Amino acid sequence: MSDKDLLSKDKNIEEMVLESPQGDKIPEDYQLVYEKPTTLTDTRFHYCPGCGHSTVHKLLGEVFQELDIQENTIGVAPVGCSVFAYDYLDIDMQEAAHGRATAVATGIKRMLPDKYVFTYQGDGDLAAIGTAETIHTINRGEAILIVFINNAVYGMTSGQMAPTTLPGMKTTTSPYGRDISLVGSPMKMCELIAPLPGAFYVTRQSVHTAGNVRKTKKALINGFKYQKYRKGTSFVEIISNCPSNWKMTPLQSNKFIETDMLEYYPLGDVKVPSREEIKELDAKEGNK
Ligand SMILES: Cc1ncc(C[n+]2csc(CCOP(=O)(O)OP(=O)(O)O)c2C)c(N)n1
Ligand code: SF4
Ligand SMILES: [Mg+2]
Repeated sequence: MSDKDLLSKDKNIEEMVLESPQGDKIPEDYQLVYEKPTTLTDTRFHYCPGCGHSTVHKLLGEVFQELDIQENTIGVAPVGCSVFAYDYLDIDMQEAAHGRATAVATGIKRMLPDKYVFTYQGDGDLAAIGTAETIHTINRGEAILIVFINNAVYGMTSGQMAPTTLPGMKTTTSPYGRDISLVGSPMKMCELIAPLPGAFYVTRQSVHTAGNVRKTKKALINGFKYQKYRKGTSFVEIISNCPSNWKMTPLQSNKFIETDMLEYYPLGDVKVPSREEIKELDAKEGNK
């Protein structure tokens, strides 16, 4: 299909949006209850239906808008399914080589300390090829936010086993299920990095239910807000769906998160500053 055909196809799709699914014209008194955040571009996501990356991108867009930090935020995109995050998030972004996002973010934050800096990384990127960068960045307590998307596989390259793949879980490189006697146990990144002195805020959330999506948004807001204290690194792990490589429907993948993923990766805060600490820091910095 030529580019011209594709464009006219797009145009038809846009025209259809003005109609309800039944083909009715949308009435003039239609009340808008939700709008795409202005901090997302108009580029259509390439993610598979039910993919957790889409939900997290939407949340990031909402957070930039609500905190009014669009102009002051710099993101670092990974290699993985979210490699095109820079096409979707309407902020300054830098692409990093596979696994090196936190090293790149370190350089950016040190040169531009007043900017909000975050990395967005999958489990292959952060917990396999980038393990060294991840641990050293947090150990140094770089004042950045690390957003860690744990979908238990290398999504982009067709679902190979990742360090986070569950025991017994079938992937393209563990067709009989992950054998922990051969390849070790899945890495619990939050629990691994929380004891590091540079870790300021460590939490594990998910995006498989509406309630969990709201909690994830709160965690992302904390991760951005805490940067102003310069007290260490914030790490938000998000348990995320990869229906395509899990060979499930989006609904089945939500269920799999509930029954299997969360059993191994319990949700909740792993390391948080106390209320008193936050109060003191706010008073000291003159922050609200
Ligand atoms: C140096 C290097 N090694 C390997 C690859 C191949 N590669 C691309 S993406 C990827 C895994 C990505 O998995 P993950 O970080 O979990 O992201 P997901 O796609 O699951 O979101 C790999 C191994 C690469 N691009 N560069
Ligand atoms: S392969 Fe998995 S992680 Fe990648 S876009 Fe599809 S559902 Fe998302
Ligand atoms: Mg992955």
